[in-house]
Amino acid sequence: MNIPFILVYTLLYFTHFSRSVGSQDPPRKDGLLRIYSMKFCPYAQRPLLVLKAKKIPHEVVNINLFKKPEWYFKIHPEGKVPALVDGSKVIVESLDICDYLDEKYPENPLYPAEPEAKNRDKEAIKLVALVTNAFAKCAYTNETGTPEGWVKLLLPPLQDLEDELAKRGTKFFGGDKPGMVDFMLWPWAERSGCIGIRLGYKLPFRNEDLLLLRQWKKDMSQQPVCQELFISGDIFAKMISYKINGTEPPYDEY
Ligand SMILES: N[C@@H](CCC(=O)N[C@@H](CS)C(=O)NCC(=O)O)C(=O)O
Ligand SMILES: *[C@@H]1O[C@H](CO)[C@@H](O)[C@H](O)[C@H]1NC(C)=O
Ligand SMILES: *[C@@H]1O[C@H](CO)[C@@H](O)[C@H](O)[C@H]1NC(C)=O
Repeated sequence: MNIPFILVYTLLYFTHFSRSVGSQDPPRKDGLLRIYSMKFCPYAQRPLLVLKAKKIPHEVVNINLFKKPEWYFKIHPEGKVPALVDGSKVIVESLDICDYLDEKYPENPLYPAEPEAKNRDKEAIKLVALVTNAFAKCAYTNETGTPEGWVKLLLPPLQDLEDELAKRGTKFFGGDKPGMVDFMLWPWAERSGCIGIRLGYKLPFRNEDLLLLRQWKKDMSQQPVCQELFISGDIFAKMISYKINGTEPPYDEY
């Protein structure tokens, strides 16, 4: 190996490659927020979207979740991503991290200022959790369910969000631009193609189902922040296959 190659490799390693067993936690830069992530994790994508939307300087350290580095358990006791480190503070759980960021950095707020409207957003985010649960059941299964059965599982929580968007009468849950609810839902919306790929058929939603959410998805996909962090349904489907067959996913690919 020649010297330039080693330099480029080292630079890549320190900025990009996921850390695994035997690695070290890279040295911190004073005052810079650090987020521990995994490129394909929808939960980790939430704070990344928020950081970008609010233009908060930060660095990302990716974790190999198949061979978790020993030191990472000192940061997150369960070794999950995401985790945010701000000075001596560690915050875990994607929603708590996003709320923390929105409070600490009041510029480009993602929640409405009025407490009542903010509460309404929090209620909508509870509906998002029901969608992500149904999504996981559908996308991670290797059993045979029926097409109608999957629709029956997925449609009610999605319909609740559809109705909420209808009540708001706005392009995004956040109004004329995406807010917290939009960013909390988006990682699953952009990955939704993985369900058809995993199941091997298109889910029989009716054409008239979820019209507002379908338009919302198109509008979200045009957002630069969403484009920068885009993960396709194809890629996510592949990552799920690795998880299910118990082999190490190619965390640094794509
Ligand atoms: N409730 C957590 C979920 C985070 C989560 O499940 N992350 C996954 C990756 S997408 C993880 O770290 N899995 C590794 C493990 O469970 O050991 C959140 O919202 O942050
Ligand atoms: C997939 O199938 C295997 C073998 O049939 C089983 O052991 C495993 O628990 C299943 N995994 C999921 C996520 O359903
Ligand atoms: C696991 O799944 C991945 C992705 O589909 C595939 O490339 C790999 O060969 C599979 N490994 C095993 C042991 O089945």
